[in-house]
Amino acid sequence: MSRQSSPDVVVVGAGFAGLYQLHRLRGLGLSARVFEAGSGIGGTWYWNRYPGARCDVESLEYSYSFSPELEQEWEWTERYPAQPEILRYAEHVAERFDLRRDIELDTRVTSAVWDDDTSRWSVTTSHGETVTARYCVFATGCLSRPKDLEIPGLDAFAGPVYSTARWPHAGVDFTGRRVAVIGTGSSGIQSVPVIAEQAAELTVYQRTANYSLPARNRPLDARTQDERKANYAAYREAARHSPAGLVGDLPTESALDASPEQRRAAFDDAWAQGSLGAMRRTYADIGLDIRANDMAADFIRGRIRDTVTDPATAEALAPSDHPFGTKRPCLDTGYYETFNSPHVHLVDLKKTPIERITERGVVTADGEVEVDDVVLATGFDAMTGALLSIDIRGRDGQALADAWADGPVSYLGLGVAGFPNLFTITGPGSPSVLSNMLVSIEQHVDWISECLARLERDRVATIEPTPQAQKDWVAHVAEVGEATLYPLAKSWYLGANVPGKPRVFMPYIGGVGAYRQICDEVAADDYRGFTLQ
Ligand code: FAD
Ligand code: N01
Repeated sequence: MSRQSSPDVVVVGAGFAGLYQLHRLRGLGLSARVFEAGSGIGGTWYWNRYPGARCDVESLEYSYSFSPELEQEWEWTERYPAQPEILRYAEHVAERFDLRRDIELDTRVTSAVWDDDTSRWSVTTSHGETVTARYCVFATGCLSRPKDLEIPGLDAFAGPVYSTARWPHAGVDFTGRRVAVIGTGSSGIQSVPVIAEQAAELTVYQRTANYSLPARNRPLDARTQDERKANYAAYREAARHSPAGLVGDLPTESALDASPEQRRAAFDDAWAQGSLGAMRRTYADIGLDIRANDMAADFIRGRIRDTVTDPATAEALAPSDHPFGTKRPCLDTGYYETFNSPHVHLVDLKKTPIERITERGVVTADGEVEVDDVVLATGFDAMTGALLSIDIRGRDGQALADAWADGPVSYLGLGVAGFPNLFTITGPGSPSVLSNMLVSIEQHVDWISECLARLERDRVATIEPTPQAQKDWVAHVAEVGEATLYPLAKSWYLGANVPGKPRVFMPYIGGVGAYRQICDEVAADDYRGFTLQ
C-alpha cells in the first residue's frame, strides 16, 4: 500500500490514545499516519500479558464513550476484565472504525525534528523512512517504557528472565518450577497469586510493601450492564466532571470527625466494595491529612495481619513507609492469602537488599536462593520515558531531553514551549495517571482535535505554548501536588523509581473535572497561553 510521505499528522502509538486520535483526525478530514512499535495495536493491553493482568477500573467505566453505538454493542464479561478481553475490545474498535489501514506496526519512531522554514515535523522511523507532517501527536503512553533494571548480574542468569511488561505471547508454564518475582507494584501483586498456582516454589522480592485491596472481581450480570447502558450518557458525563474520571459520591466529612465505630464501618464498607475509589472516597481528607490517612492505612494493615498467618510475613507485607494512596495502590485477587501457602516465600529487601543475580539465582545478605525463572515486575520509566527515548527537537534544534533536564515542563500537559504543533496525550502536567485513563485520553484527544479544527479553519500555521503560560502551569501543578500527601512517597509519580531521574511530581492532581474546565476555558479564550501564528 502506498503511504503518504507528507501526511497532515503523525501519531506515535496505537494504544487507546492513538486509536481514538486517528478516528478524530479522520472526522476532521486530516490525513494521518500512525506508527506503533509493537506488532499489534492496544498499547498497554498488547504488551502486558502477564498472568493475572487486568484493569482495576471497572470495565463499564474503563471504555470509550465517544460512540454510543460502540457502548451499546460491546458486552463486557467481567467487572474488572482481564488483559485478553481488553485487547479484544481495542481490536474491535480498530476494526469497527476501520483504523488499521493508517497504522503501521513494528515501526518505532526514533526522531522528530521541527523545521522552522517549512513549519513541519520530520519524523524518522526505525525502518529509516522519514515523513514530514504539520502536526505530531505523541500517544506514546505513560506506562509503556519498562524501566532499566539496576540490579547487577541479570545477564548472567542462566534461565529465562520475563518482564511483566513484555510477556511472551505464548504464555509461560511455571509448573514445577522455582520462580523469583521481583517487584510488588500492581503488576507483581496481580501476577503473584496466579504464578503461585503453578510454581513449585515462589520467592517474592519486595522492596516496598504496597497497599492492596481485594478486587472482588465477578462476572458482569446482564442487569448491571443493561442498567448502565440505559443510562450511559449520564454516567459518562458525571465521570468527565469528577475528580478522577470515576463515578461516585464525593465525601465532605473528615475522618477526624467520625467516631471509631463510624470509621470502622466506613472502611469495612469500602473494603467490601472491592474498589480503590471506594476507599479513597470514605472521607474527604484521606489524601490530604496524614492523621486521616493513617486511619485508613491502619485499617488496611489490620486486614493484612488478619489474612496472613505468619506474623513476620504479615508485618513485612504491611506498608509502613508511605501514606495510603501516595504510591498507586492495587486491587488484587488473593494476594495476601497467597503467602499462607508453604511454597510461597517473601523476601523483605528493606532488610536484605538484592546484591546481585547469578547464573543460578538471586543473592541477598541472607545468601542465594536458586531459581529456574526470574520475573521482573519492576515497573516503568513513567510519563517521560517513552517521549524521551525519541530524539525530539523543536525550534533551533532544542532537544526535548534538554528542555526536560530538570523534569518535564509543559502547558496543560498538552504542549511544550519551543515545540510547535506538538501535542502529548495524557502528558506530564495533566491528570492522566491519577485518573481513569480512558476519560483523560478522550478529553485530550477531543481538545487536540478541536484545536486542530480551529487551526485548519483559520489557516493558522503554528501553535505553541508561551514560556510564561508554561511556567505558570508548571508552578500550579507543583503547588497543588505539594498540598497533598503524594510527595511523602518515593513513587514513580515523582520519578523516584528510576535512579537519576529528576524528582518532580509529574501528574496534575487538580482533578479531571476542574482540569477539563481549565482546558475548555483556554480554548474558548482563543487558546489563551498559546501563540498562534
Ligand atoms: P499505551 O497503551 O501505553 O500505548 C502507547 C503505545 O505507544 C504503545 O503501544 C507503544 O508501543 C507505542 N510507542 C511508544 N513509543 C513509541 C515510539 N517511539 N514509536 C512507536 N510507537 C511507540 N489505567 C486505568 O485507567 N485503569 C486501569 O485499570 C489500568 N490498568 C493498567 C494495567 C497495566 C498493566 C498497565 C501497565 C497500565 C494500566 N493503566 C490503567 C494505564 C494504561 O496505560 C492506560 O489506561 C492506557 O491503556 C494508556 O493508553 P495509551 O494509548 O495512552 O498508552
Ligand atoms: O510497577 P511499579 P508496576 N529492586 O513501579 C520494585 C499501572 N498498572 O508495573 O516500590 C527491587 O508500581 C518496586 O519497588 P519500589 C499502575 O498505574 C496497573 O507494578 O520502587 N525492587 C515496586 O515494588 C501501576 O502503578 C495495573 O521500592 C525493585 C515494583 O518493582 C503502574 O502501572 C496493573 C527494583 C514496581 O512497581 C506500574 O505498575 C499493572 C529494584 N531494583 C500496572 N526496581 C492494574 O491493576 C523496582 N522495584 C490496573
